[in-house]
Amino acid sequence: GGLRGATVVDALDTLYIMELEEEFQEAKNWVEKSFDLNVNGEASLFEVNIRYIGGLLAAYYLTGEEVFRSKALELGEKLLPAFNTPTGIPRGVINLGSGMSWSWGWASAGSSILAEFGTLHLEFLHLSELSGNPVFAEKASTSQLVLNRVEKPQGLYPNFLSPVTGNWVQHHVSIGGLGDSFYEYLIKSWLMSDKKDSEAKKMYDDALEAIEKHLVKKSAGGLTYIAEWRGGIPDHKMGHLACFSGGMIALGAEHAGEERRKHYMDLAAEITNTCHESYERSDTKLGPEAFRFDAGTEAMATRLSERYYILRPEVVESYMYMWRLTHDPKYRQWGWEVVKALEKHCRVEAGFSGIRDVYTTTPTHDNMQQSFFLAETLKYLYLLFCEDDVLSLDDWVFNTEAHPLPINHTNFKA
Ligand code: DMJ
Repeated sequence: GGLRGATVVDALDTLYIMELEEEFQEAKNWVEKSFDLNVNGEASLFEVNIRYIGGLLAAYYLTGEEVFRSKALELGEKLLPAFNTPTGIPRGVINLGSGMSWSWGWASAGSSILAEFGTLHLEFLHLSELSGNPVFAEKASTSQLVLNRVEKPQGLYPNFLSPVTGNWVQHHVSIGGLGDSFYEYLIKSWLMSDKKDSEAKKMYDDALEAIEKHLVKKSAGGLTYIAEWRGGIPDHKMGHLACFSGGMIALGAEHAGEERRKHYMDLAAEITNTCHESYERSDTKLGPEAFRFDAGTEAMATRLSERYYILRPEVVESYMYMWRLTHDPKYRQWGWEVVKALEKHCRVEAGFSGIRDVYTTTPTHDNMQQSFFLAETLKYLYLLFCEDDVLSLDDWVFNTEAHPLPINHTNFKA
């Protein structure tokens, strides 16, 4: 959307954590001298927030360098006009120059997307913390409040909501694309508040209960998966994006009551195992964009259009959480299989590329290295093989783009 350098900003903290000092300096110089925020482009509120603001905030907290703080705040200010709607729920697209905002053309009836407006809390609370300006925290809290109050079909959160009326526009529910990080931010908001944001925790607990009741299924072959839901009818499909949920459920399980803890750890392990199976059953040992459980198929893509892999992190993200929370060595073994597969099938002369078909040993490249490959996939793989005190889960939460933000152990206000 006119902003340049997504890969540079998204990779700052990864470079720092990996002690790639020269590369980090080069990236920092670029942010200081060439990162221009005065662009007249149309940007996604969500992507700017998770990749740029998240990346800058993490770089600031890790290094204390003022340039990262001031750029994050400047960018945060530019996003504020998107919240000028009757409900306070932001629209998805904003022109960073004019401040005009609108909904995605492909979203039903001018609606906003759950995973977009529901994925602001962590970054916006830190923007308020760092600026002393409560406006950011207020905007994020409004979205949480609207979602808390609106009536939910069977306790589930559909993916499309009108920013004008505050009502659901469609009854498509997914823990994968369009829904995913909303659930993640509920439990992480609670953790980041040093367990004081009890509203977020309650919303998370209730949402997970409804998901388990209506969407969690077991295949004939014994694989646990999370289906999607279309107006009450389950669609037996799991997207690669939904594979983050193993890690999320494990993280939440740590803090569930005694009797629920084992139950949720088992569920997290089963889902992570299913996602591993989606990698294991491919010829490249990398997983497809979506896999299905119907017509005799288990954990494999059935459609040509779902066979690609674009260097996504969600499966190794769950391996990292499962390793840290159980220390079962299989998660490191599974992670290492991914490292080998990436080297074999995705490494190209200038970096790494997505592939078009995971079910062939001679895949063609899509000529694209998404910025989340450096921000997330490689960071989570690195952390999987680090000691637990490197970005300890007791002190940091990772935003949905794997940017570490500190838990506020002292004076959480918002
Ligand atoms: C990332 O940008 C984030 O993890 C987001 O929440 C979902 N999709 C991509 C990676 O697949």
